[in-house]
Amino acid sequence: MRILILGGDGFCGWPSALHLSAHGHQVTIVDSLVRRRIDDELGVQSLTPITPLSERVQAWREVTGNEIGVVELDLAHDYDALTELLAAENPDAIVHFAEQRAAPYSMKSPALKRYTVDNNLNATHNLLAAVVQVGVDAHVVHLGTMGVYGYESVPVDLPEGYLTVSYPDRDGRPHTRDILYPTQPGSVYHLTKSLDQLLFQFYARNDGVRITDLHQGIVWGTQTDETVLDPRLINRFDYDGDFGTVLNRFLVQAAVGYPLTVHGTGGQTRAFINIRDTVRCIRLAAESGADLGSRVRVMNQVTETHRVSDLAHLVADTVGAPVAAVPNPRAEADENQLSARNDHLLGLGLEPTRLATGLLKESVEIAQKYADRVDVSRIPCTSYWNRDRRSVAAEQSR
Ligand code: NAD
Ligand code: USQ
Repeated sequence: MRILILGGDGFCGWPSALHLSAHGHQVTIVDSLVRRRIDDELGVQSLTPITPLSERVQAWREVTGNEIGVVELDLAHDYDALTELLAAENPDAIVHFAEQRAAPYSMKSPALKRYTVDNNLNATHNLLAAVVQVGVDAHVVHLGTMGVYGYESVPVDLPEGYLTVSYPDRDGRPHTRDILYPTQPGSVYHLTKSLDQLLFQFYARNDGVRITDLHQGIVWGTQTDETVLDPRLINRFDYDGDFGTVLNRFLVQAAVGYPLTVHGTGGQTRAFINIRDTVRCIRLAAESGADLGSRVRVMNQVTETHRVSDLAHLVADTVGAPVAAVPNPRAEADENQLSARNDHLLGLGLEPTRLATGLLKESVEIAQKYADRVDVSRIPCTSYWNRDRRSVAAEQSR
């Protein structure tokens, strides 16, 4: 298949591009490289030394003989270039990773709230409008988030995208239909993913665009079977207070002896997936879109759920590190239960990798290997969700 990877220079996009290329697909990466510029703006760097995109694809060519094309383009603003690209490439599938993906970054300032909405919604809408305008018959695979469901403790396993509801019609007879699961985003970033869902629903119904929306949990780990083939292929690993995600942050904190930053009670339960499973899921999704109809296919891309405090103690016990309770900068439930269905991806052949199966050790080793690149002053989360959260944190630090 000819596959475009939008956001293919990022943490999930780069190893997915390699994995699809390794499986015989003809891959082109489309990226504005904005994520690298955000690192410069924040004054942080990936834990792992990532090489420029041109070097990455050259290394892949040298190691495997496979070509990966690269197009530098801002999906949110370079609409004409996007339509020209679609017409020239005529892709069979388009995997869309190209959004601002950090909740803390999206809550840092009014300017970054507006940037996140502008970037994410325009990127997604431009893509859909361009697919229809050019008339390419491409399957669009989007990276959404489990966060669209919100974190209320509900007495059901979260379904995959839709909720079947029943209510009385005018004559009092029960009427049943599937609706998008009521969304409860917990940050401006998560809000953009909730709004993306409506864009997909509209373009699937109105124009017959074949769409899969992957509601992915928190990705942990770094390396995949492909990125380990050469040091120049190494994947990004964020640990800072804006872009670092919880488990990868704990691994780095443990490696440098920084007390693990559990927000509040640590009773928050979240869904997780290892990066090696992410790339497999992307391939399973991209290769299975031929028969999709006017209803968006939603698949929960998760393999397990964990409480934040349990993860902290697991890492602390594995590496030997103290655990700290820090004031939670986020407005979120202190405690929640979470369990989600993932039947679609299991049905396509996903064999979940569990946290317990040894991959944690690989991540610990990477965190320890590059510990000298860590700037500990960038570890704390200093993006507060609202004034109340900011003042509680200020009071507690007095
Ligand atoms: P990332 O920030 O590492 O990568 C995103 C890439 O998209 C970057 O290379 C960036 O330069 C590019 N990009 C952003 N806006 C663009 C634009 N307007 N035009 C062109 N390129 C643009 O993020 P990631 O962790 O790889 O996440 C990829 C996707 O997966 C995101 O949509 C995210 O919401 C979703 N996701 C990530 C996680 C996770 O834990 N990392 C979990 C669930 C879902
Ligand atoms: N947390 C801590 N300590 C930390 C960092 C985070 O306790 O040092 C807590 C947070 O308060 C939150 C939980 O850990 O309760 C998860 O935070 P996170 O930063 O790991 O994840 P999140 O903000 O939800 O975002 C990440 C990705 C995002 C993706 C989402 C999937 O950045 O792109 O969409 O995970 S999900 O969480 O399923 O919505």
